[in-house]
Amino acid sequence: MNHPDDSGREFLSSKEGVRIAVALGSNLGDSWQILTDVIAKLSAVPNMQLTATSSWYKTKAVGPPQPDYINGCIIMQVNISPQGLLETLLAIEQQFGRVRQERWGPRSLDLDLLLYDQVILDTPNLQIPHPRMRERAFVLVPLAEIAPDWIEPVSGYTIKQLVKDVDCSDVHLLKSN
Ligand code: PH2
Ligand code: MG
Ligand code: MG
Repeated sequence: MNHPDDSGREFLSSKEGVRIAVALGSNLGDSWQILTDVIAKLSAVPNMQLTATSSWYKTKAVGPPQPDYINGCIIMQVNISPQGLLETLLAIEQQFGRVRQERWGPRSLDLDLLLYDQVILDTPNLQIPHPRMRERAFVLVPLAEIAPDWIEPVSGYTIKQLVKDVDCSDVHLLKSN
């Protein structure tokens, strides 16, 4: 695959790869099964190595009325560019039956690339860090468990600092990890 505007390219030569954070969410279908299977699927992708999985949380939906979500986050070490990762994540969403309908509507699987080391990227189809992660308790609570000291490069704040500033009352621990 060719990724013409690949920033993050400079990291790809390093042997150990780049640390990335991904948010997972589901509120349609057998969410439990989907999220378990997707972790296995992601671990099996070449050049991607799972290094941490958060607990799972039941969270109230942000956006139009819809069922509660199960949310969690993972950390991976990868040797894939940001654009390459986006394509990989979208392909996996489709394999798990994701149909794109209304914005912020219910979905069988949502995989959002949150952080790519300290890279800041602003392209039409991909923004890193994820532009809404700073205000989303359903992202920050699980991420703070596995990456409390990671600095979100736009704000300059760590994840554990960011999580202090959001209302976490709609995020409930479902299954510890
Ligand atoms: N994802 C959305 C919109 N709203 N709400 C919760 N609780 N969890 C999500 O993952 C979520 C959401 C769009 O991606
Ligand atoms: Mg999302
Ligand atoms: Mg998404």
